[in-house]
Amino acid sequence: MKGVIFRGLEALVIEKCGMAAWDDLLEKNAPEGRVYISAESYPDEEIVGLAQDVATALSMSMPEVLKAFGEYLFSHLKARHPAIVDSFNSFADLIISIDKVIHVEVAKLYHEPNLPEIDAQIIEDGFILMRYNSKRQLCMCAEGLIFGAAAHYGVDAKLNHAQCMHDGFDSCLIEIKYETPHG
Ligand code: MNH
Ligand code: ZN
Repeated sequence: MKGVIFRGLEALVIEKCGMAAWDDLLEKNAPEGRVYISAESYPDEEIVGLAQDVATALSMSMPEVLKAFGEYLFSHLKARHPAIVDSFNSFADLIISIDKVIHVEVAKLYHEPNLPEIDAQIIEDGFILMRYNSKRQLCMCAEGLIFGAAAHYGVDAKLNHAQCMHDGFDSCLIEIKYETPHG
């Protein structure tokens, strides 16, 4: 996992729990003296361990933490890559472009990133069907990112995780119902 993702978790933990809490988490889950550099890669187990300890500290479940983190992560990625996010005119436009545009740009900017396979199709106005597949099985993080994107466009989104890799399916199926407020 790229350092940029760890930096997002670091910013979230420091904002919610303070610097001392983050230092404790790091000490427990990373080699001594660990500093996350956005463009570099670190073991996936490290972010899983950190997220698990955040869950314990806040009495949240792991899926809840990954979802909250994903939502926060969208703003973090937007701040780091504003041109990519600004190139989409709407929530739906961004969502259907994750695999073929956003992550293609990411693969040009980062050396050998580990990205999920995401296929998102507009079934009808207000309804997108997303298929998610990744060895890392971070589908709850994907849910959070979708909510982060919805917030960015002022869209109200409701998700239904119709099938999940964590239940043995070969990919997750996320139904996205969204409504753009009239104004
Ligand atoms: Mn994207 C990793 C989904 C928007 C850049 N992204 C991930 C992962 C998920 C994901 C899930 C975790 C890896 C995995 O599951 O195997 N990403 C999304 C979704 C949206 C999204 C659902 C929008 C909604 N991602 C974006 C945007 C950017 C971005 C916007 C940047 C402009 N994503 C990344 C980077 C990684 C990543 C960078 C980390 C890759 C790595 O660690 O090697
Ligand atoms: Zn899932």
